[in-house]
Order: sequence, then C-alpha cells, then structure tokens
Amino acid sequence: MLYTFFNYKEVELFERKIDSEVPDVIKYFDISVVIDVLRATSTIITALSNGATCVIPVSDIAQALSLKYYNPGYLLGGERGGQKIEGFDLGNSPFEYDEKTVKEKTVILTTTNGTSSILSASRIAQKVLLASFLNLSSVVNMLSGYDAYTNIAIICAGNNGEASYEDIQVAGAIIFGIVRKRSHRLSDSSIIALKLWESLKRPDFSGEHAHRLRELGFEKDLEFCQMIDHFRLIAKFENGKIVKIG
Ligand code: 3SL
Repeated sequence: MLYTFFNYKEVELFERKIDSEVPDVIKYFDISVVIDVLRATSTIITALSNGATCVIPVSDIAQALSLKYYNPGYLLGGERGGQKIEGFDLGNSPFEYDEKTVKEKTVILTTTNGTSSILSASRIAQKVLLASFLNLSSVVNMLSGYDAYTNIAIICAGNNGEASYEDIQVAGAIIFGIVRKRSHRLSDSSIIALKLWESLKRPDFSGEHAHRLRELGFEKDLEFCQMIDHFRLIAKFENGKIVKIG
C-alpha cells in the first residue's frame, strides 16, 4: 500500500487508530517520506548537500535553545511564521545554509510544520526519508529499487493542520515515479496526489503558503525550491539526526 497523508496531524490520528486496532504493531509502514517543500525539507536537503554533518529536528523553540546551550558549537536554525526566530543563527531559507556557513556543522532546526512532521513519521515507519523537488529522482529510485518496501507512507507536512498544494505536488511526482517502475495499491489520497501531478507535470507554486512567502520577500526561495533534481541526495532521519546517504 502506498498511503499519502495530506498533513502531519493526520499521522497523529492514524497512530491512535493503529494503537486501538492492532496494539502490537509499533511501526506500521516499512518506510515513510516526509515532504515540506516550502521550505523545511528543501532547506535540510540543501544544508546536507552543502556539507552539514547532520540536522537535528526539534518541534519546539525551548528544546532547540536548550540543545544549543549544551552544544554551543551547533548552529541554531528555524522559523515561526516564516521568519527567523529571535536569537537564532539562521532562519529557514535554503540560501542561508550555504557551504561556507554549514560545512562540517551540526544544525539544530525547528520549523512550524516540517520538523514536527519528521518526528511524527518516525513513530509510524521503520525508516524515514526526506523529499522535495530538489532530490525527487533520488527518492523515487530508492523507493522503487527495493522489493522490501511494500508499505510506504508519504507524509506531507501541510500547513498548520491543513493541506498544502505544493507538498501534494511533490507527493504526486514521487508516486508517479514509483508506479512507473513497480505496481502498488494506492490509497485514495495517493490517487488524488498522482492525478494532480499528472495534470500539472511541473511545479505550480501558487498555493496559500507560497503566496505568504512571496509577501515576506522570499521569491528567490520559491524559485529555488521548484528546481527538480538539483541535488542527487537521499536524506534519512535516524537516531534523532538527519544525515545524507549517497
Ligand atoms: O512549516 C514549516 O515547517 C516551514 O517550512 C514553513 S516556512 O516556509 O519556513 O514558512
């Protein structure tokens, strides 16, 4: 089964359902792929590509600050409302995570939806990957190359509990790539994502969150995050850290 969650809050509902129906199943999916194309997963993939040692996702600001306190050499990044958090080293723009800034550094990151989505994914799936348009083909190749992955969750971060038009496009593009190589049973949500991508065939950043980022002056981020296969890289979340493989 290839299942798509339109926002990470749905993952919490799913967790509760699984707990009551099959209490012994701890990690239901073989693998999950988290998408927050605007902008958390695009930023994390850029940071790793530019040589960051790892990214530690945390859900709240207090936790991020305490981690920084005990590890002053780490970089502290994140946003609320799209803007850099006061006292943090970096915001959530991929352009801030250039080689000069992040090479061989550990980054602590907290964002509104993206970092919580990654943490939620790790509760329902044995493996967690990160996806964006920037590393689309790498993710598709990984997911379609292993017979073991029969039960896949695609988790769109969404926007404060609602769907995000741009995340669902990435989900659709991944599903499109996978089903061309291997047949999968698709959930209705996966069919919706697939049909959306088949009708668009290219990124369309005209949703609510894209509009908000434009208003905040992040037009360049939007252009960058639309670049399909700009990086060949797989990012996985394991033992509390996001690292690159390949
Ligand atoms: O919600 C998130 O995690 C962010 O990626 C949102 S923003 O693009 O930085 O506003």
